[in-house]
Amino acid sequence: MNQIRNRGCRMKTRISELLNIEYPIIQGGMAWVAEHHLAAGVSNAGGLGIIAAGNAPVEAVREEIRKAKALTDKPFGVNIMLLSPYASEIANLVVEEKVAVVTTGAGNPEKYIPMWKEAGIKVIPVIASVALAKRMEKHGADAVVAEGCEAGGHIGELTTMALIPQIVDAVSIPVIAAGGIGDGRGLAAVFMLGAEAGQIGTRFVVSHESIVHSNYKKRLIQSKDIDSTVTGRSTGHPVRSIRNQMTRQYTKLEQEGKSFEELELLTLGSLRKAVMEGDINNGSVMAGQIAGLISKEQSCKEIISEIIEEADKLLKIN
Ligand code: TUI
Repeated sequence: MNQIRNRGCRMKTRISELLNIEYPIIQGGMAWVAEHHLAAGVSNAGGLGIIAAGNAPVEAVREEIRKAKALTDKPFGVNIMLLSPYASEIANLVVEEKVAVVTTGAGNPEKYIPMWKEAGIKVIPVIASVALAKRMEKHGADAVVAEGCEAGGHIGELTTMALIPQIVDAVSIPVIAAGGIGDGRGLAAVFMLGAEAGQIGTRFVVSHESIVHSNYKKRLIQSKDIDSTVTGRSTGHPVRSIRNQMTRQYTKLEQEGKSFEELELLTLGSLRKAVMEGDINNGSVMAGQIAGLISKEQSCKEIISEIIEEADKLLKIN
């Protein structure tokens, strides 16, 4: 009994200490998907849940934060997608709402870091290169999420396997690995690379707490190893999603030389279409390469317990 109770404690790292969480697992900040139900579900299960601001306006995000506070007394975070037109307003909102943790994606958040640190917020930029990781450390980030291109959504160039050890060697702050982690083997593997936690996105999309349309969940459960593709490389904003009518259309427009703004509009509108309406043919079904591993829908608690138990065994720390 004692051993079981202590099991989580043995996976304590600088990240679990920093974030005051039981297990070294944080949930990816996925636009449209990561709203209050999912964030609270992950936090209540002992990880760090995250609300994704995506392209939502400030009042919609405030409402999500308040609803999450009503569902959990555990810490949770907000992810700010820096390409959003509302990014700077949301940067202020997290201070007003006294959010515990901020993660950022798709850009460089350094101009906001002093304000967040002043407010006592833990700052964890998502990065995909050594140069940006070092810069974030210099500007006072508490940790970084290093995201390999196995991840879904907006991605960098390097794989998780190549990226993590290079980031770990380059910075002293703790590193959270992301991209391609879907089970305990993945979490154990990134620990071996020097990471102190894993960020998991795609597997939580297929959780009971996730509000994505059932067509989206089914598509991920059915997907095979090679079903995702990357669009937008030509614009410098590559995005990984499940190959479908929409990715073919995007590629066509890309080849016709359409502007970044036009293409971006197509992707963002399409994400809502897939997540909320379940249109998995014309919508953007963002997902990581690990989708092929996911075989069923589970609760956040089941997902986290299963991953921790398996990683624990592999790391032989019982
Ligand atoms: O941000 C993500 N993933 C996302 S955001 C998103 S919403 C969206 N939808 C359509 C098009 C664009 C965005 C969907 N998925 N992951 C974190 C991440 N950030 N991965 C890679 C990066 C990154 C890349 C380059 C961070 C910084 C960077 O360079 C910034 C600079 O200025 O040097």
